[in-house]
Amino acid sequence: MMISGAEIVIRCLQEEKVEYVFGYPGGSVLHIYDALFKQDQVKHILVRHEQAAVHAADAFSRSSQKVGVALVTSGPGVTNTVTGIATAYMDSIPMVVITGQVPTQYIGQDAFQECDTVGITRPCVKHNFLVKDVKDLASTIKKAFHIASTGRPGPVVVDVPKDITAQMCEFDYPKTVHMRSYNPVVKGHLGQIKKAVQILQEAKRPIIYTGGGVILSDAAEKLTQLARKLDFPVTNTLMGLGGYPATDRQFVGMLGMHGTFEANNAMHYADVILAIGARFDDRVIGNPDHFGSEKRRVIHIDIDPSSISKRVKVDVPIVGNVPDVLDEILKLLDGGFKTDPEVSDWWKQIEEWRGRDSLRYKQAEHIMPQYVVEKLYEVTGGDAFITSDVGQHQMFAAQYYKFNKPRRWINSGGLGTMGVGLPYGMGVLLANPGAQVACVTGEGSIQMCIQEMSTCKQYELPVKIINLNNGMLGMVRQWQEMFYSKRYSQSYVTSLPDFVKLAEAYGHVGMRIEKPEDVEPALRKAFTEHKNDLVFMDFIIDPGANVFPMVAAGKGLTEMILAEDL
Ligand SMILES: Cc1ncc(C[n+]2csc(CCOP(=O)(O)OP(=O)(O)O)c2C)c(N)n1
Repeated sequence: MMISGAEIVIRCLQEEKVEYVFGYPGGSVLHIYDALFKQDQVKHILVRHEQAAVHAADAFSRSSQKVGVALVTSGPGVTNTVTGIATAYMDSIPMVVITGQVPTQYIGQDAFQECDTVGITRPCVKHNFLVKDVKDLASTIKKAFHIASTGRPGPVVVDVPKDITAQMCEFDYPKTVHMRSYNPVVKGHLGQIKKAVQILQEAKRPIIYTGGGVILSDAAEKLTQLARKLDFPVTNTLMGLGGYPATDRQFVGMLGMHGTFEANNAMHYADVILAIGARFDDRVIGNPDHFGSEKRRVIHIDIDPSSISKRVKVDVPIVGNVPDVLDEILKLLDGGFKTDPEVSDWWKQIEEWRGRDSLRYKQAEHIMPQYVVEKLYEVTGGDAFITSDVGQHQMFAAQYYKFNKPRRWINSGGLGTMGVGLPYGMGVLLANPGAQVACVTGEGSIQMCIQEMSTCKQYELPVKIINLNNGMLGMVRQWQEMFYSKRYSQSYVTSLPDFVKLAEAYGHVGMRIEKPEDVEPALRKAFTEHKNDLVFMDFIIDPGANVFPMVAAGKGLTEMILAEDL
């Protein structure tokens, strides 16, 4: 039977078992919206800004392992998605974004709402397509889902001109995909794996350093098995939190710019680094020359060969899917493995570093942001999904909420996009109905997608917004305080709205919390009495609180600035 291109789009989404499409309609996608209307298998979430559609689809994916899907119109609909696409690309999130395009015959003629979608998105997608023949539509969408979710995942854009959505064609959804030029490696090279095991056996000061790749490939359990067998310390990147249980003794905390004293020192002075699904980025290793000054051997497991030896010279590269490679390593360890006895001295050194208690902070008259996150952890039993925006609040959430499970910490690590927190909360709740979801944010970031409170009302999404309100663009202020002689250029936010009234205006619950003793009762109330409500919690916090430890730009990992009294 012949069906329209628009119907083909929807049938493809059905075949892919897509539950939700996050989107916003417009002229060039009207046929697709009409086809959407005629079925009820694929549900549509109408956001208030296309940026939020992509962020929500992204978080849907981050919290569920499924591919997130967004649908937008041509021109401004597309340009509004670019931040979301780039955010997902930097964090390797599998996503398919379907964009409307002007009719084929108008392309290149500056038609109404035309933009060069393929050109604009090219540098920030894993791949993109412009469909020029309705006969290619189904197979292109199949390829898009395949590319997005295999190998190193990432966003894929499918640009569909309006006339293509009107043309009629037989629907035939391919069962498999064959692409000659795209065959990601899954199994690691056995010879390399054997070499790695040998080096692990010789290690005297080892560390396991893991990133988002462990979360994305669902390798957290295998990682735990491996770490237990080896009895090596484990550190996670910002993107890797939850990949290893944060309350476990072997966990030395997050590393990098705001990592713990013990994690950064252990990473720097390790004689063997086992890097898994991580990319040694600038926020992780600090000054590369300083990092390179220590002699060590590096084993690097990653699905993406281009990540290996990109920033740090690697001795044993292992390209492959992390769980598959860990399986092979575990098998070899079962054949008899002895951790070097000197590793116990290394542990003594690590405990000494840990003894500095680098996340200690002073309580003050004002509410301390760290305290709010600690109480949030207690009140939610450590079991919530925490989304965040970007700034000091993000770092406080990463440092003080102890993530014991993967896919619970949802934030923009690579691009550092302010505004993601609330739409991330929406995507998480749709993927995990009934879960506790808190968005830890700042008064700067939350205002970048605050209109989504309206979407939350429409679809009854009870995100708990934890606004750590310091009246400042806090992270900018911190840098200006420390490196620009306190010249606070444009980092002071005045004329803030009354967030309680604003939440109420959208039909939600608002709370303003000003005293430390009110923090815990307010959180309890939000998560019990108002379990099913969106609650905007405006915590008025110490405006001078800074994030420590801190590795300043250009400094080495061990050259941390600690809180004054440490
Ligand atoms: C879209 C975007 N614009 C600018 C920045 C740069 N930036 C990083 S943190 C920050 C301040 C964030 O302020 P707020 O949300 O109030 O959080 P706080 O640091 O006070 O916790 C800014 C402006 C960014 N990360 N993203």
